Amino acid sequence: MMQGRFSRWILALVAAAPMAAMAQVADPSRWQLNMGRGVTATSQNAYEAHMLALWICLAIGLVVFIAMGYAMFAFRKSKGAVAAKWSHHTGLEVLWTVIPVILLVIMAWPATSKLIAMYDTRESAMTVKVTGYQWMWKYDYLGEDVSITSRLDREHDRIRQAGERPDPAAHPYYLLEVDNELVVPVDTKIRFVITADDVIHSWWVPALGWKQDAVPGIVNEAWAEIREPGVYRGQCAELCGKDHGFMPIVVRAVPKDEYATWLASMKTVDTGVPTDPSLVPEGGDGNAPRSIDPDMIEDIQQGEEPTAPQAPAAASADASSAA
Ligand SMILES: [Cu+2]
Repeated sequence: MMQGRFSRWILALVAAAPMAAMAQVADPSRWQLNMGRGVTATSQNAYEAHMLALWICLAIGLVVFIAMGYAMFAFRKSKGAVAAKWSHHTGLEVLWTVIPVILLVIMAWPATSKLIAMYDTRESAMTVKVTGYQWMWKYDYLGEDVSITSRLDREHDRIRQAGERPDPAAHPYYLLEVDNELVVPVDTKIRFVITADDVIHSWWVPALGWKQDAVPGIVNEAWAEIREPGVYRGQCAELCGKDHGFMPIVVRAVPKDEYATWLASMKTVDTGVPTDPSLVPEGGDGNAPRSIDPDMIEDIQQGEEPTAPQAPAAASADASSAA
């Protein structure tokens, strides 16, 4: 019996090994209790502010509970304790007002400077405009004449709509994979301008350390300078309709030269199909429409397969995977 359980454990470990190998930096780990550090200065700042507040709370909790425990045990009724009769103690009142104020200042001072840094989008090297749609994202690389739309991976969409059970080995990032990833360079200050076309969405990639609402008619700003190459995943974080849970975000941060090659490949032809297929980042089919056609948005909103006139290959590939 013990042996059977032991071999089951070994089997589970062996089966989990390829999954662990596939895990990306900044992915949450099993039983992770604390927040992640992320891969930007903003996320590191958030982590530090969080840890400071956490340790202060822990210290307060310890002091309060130890004092309570001691009072309840040492001055219990069975030992003949009688409650003291006093209602006012100026010294104590000053103390329990001054100490929290000092603690709040200790926390607010660094938090404020971090918040100011978080909203300082000056001196950014490039700008990406993010537009939320029901239910996908559009990314415009401003000044580069490159636009991509990013939708839930077609196979994942088919599995969920068919009500099938996804195979975790084949789809380790089930519902967190897109057709066209947002490719960005590392070690580059990227300014994001974020808006929406229909309802309020929210663009959220936890590893970047921020979440920004995408509101129709309003342009919000944020920035990120990603330190490590990798794939960072997120989701829409504002309830935006029936498919709110199915508009994931995938950011692929690559070295600067790789990004330059990718950007050049995206500019080459009007159809949006790169000339060299090997340049297409993994996961993307390279057939992103160059611009959003209003009819296409309407098709997607009505649950139909979009007809993208500028990207015929993408439309036919979609049709075959959805069939
Ligand atoms: Cu949304």
